[in-house]
Parts: sequence; C-alpha cells; structure tokens
Amino acid sequence: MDKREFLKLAGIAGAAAVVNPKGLFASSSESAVLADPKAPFTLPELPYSVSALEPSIDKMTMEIHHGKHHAAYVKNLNDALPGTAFASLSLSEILARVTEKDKAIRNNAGGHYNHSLFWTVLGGEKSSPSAKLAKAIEATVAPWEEFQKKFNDAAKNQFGSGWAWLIVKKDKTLAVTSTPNQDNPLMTQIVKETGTPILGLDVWEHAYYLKYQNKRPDYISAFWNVVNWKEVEKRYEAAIK
Ligand code: MN3
Repeated sequence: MDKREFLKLAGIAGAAAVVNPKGLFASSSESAVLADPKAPFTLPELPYSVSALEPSIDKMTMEIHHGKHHAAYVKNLNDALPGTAFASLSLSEILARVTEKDKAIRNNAGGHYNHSLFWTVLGGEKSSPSAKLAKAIEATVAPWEEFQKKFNDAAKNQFGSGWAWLIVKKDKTLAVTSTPNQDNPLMTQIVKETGTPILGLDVWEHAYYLKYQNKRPDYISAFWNVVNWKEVEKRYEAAIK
C-alpha cells in the first residue's frame, strides 16, 4: 500500500475511533448483513478502530483485510452483477440462488457477505454468550468446551482457505460447519450443511499470516478473546424468529 492509501485508511480508522472510543458498534456496519442490501454494494465501515482487536488480531492485518481484501470483493461483485439474473437481488437472495456455474458471483457475493458478518462478530472482550444462547449451544451442539473444540477443529481442519461457522439450521437447532473459499451456509444450491450463520471465522491466510504465519491454531485461540457475543446473540434471535 502506498503512503497516501495508508493515510486514508488510518484516517478512516481514526474517525471510527473518535465515534467509537471503546470499540462499540456503529449501526451502519452492524446492519450491513442484517439489512440485506442490494447492488451497488458498498464496503461497510469497521465498527471499531483497526487497532481495536490488538493483540489478538493486529492492526496491519485489519487494514489490509478490510481495506483491500473486503473492498476487492465488493468491487468485483458490483462488476460481475450487471446483465445477470442476480443484478436486482439482495445479498442473501444472491447467496440462496447462486450455483457452481456462477463463479465470480459465488466468490465475491460470498466474500462480501462473509466479511460483513465477520467484522461485526468481532470487537468484544473475552466473555461468553448469554444464558439463552449458551443453553441452545449446549442442548443442540455440545457442552461449551466441547463446542469450542468442535469449532476450533472445523477451523483448523478446513483445508486451504475457508471459514468455520456456527449456524442456525431450518429446525432452529445450532451446528458447527465449515466451507471452502468464500462459500457460505446460505448458499443452498452449493453447500451441503445449510443454515443462517451467526458466528464465522475467516481462516484464509490473509486473515492471520502477518502475525501468526503458519500457526493457524494460535490465531484460532486468539479469536475467542475478541468475539462479540452480543452481536452473535442478536443474529441468533433474528434467525430463530
Ligand atoms: Mn478474509
């Protein structure tokens, strides 16, 4: 990144920090996925400063991951949509209808959705979910520690690039899954285990390599320090309605 781009990113981060000194959530970013936008898609602002997740997730990774990688998915999605049957659909409708043939839209709509969700489920302090969600996890997935191990294994064992998820299935029970690349559990034409994701972890190397290099398990453990359970609970409530 050149100096001007860096300053621009730093400026955005600075502005976010002023509005949100404690890393609390700005409603614009929070609603990026829940509001289910239509094209042209825009890069949601981070709901906290780029350094808010230090030391678990470092500032430079956040700058590049959000300002470059996520921005590229948004641009490429907007470029791929015109003239296709997906052009007038909302983001979740695109995910529900996309097939393996629609490569550019599959990858970039997935990339946009996944990262929009990811930023909002981060930014918390080391904590645990509310009694209601904790109970649901225990009842339908496993006791807490076993659930965490399952999620960690899903993240560790996702070969190459992809995501680990906690999803709410059609029958309202929860499940831990993973998807390759930028696939998402809402892609019902592509993914086997489908549902509404309420927590996701990006295990692409771009998400952790600057700080953790080849040590994906260390990044996965650090992730639990910054999960924003309030947001996960909000998504859970919306999914079981
Ligand atoms: Mn990523």
